[in-house]
Amino acid sequence: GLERCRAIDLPIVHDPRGNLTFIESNRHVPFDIKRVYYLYDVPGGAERGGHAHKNLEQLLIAMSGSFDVILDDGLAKQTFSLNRSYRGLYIERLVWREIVNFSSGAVCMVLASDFYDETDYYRDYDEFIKAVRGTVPVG
Ligand code: T46
Repeated sequence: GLERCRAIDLPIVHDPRGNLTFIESNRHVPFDIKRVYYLYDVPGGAERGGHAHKNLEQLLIAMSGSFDVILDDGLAKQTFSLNRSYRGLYIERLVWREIVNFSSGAVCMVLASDFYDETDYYRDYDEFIKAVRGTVPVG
């Protein structure tokens, strides 16, 4: 659920030559990293996400620019604003996510616990709610 989703501050090696951040599987993220992908060249006003995962866990990082992530576990919603390259948002399984308000030049890097698998997605909100609540939403 939502209570396990959180911002994770990653290590920063400060240096007059520029800062360095690193991420190690099962140390800074609570899973084995099996895939990395990123969203970039997002046009103004575009929204991404609009789905939940049956098993996948992910860490989202704003490598550049900013965006907002709206999380929904079927019981509550919470919005996180990401705008630092040393801070990740950990998203647990069975959490609906929408990514909105991309700034120009924003890059969203995602570390994922598994390979891409379309059968791991809930892309229909009612189907997701039915899975987490055992009932369909009213109205
Ligand atoms: C998520 C948010 C943050 C692949 O072929 N391989 C991949 O690893 C991914 C992520 C996607 N795709 C294909 C599947 C679709 O045909 O790329 C197309 C666009 O994927 P989607 O509409 O799922 O993109 P987003 O940005 O809405 O969602 C993605 C991830 O799918 C999702 O897990 O949490 O980014």
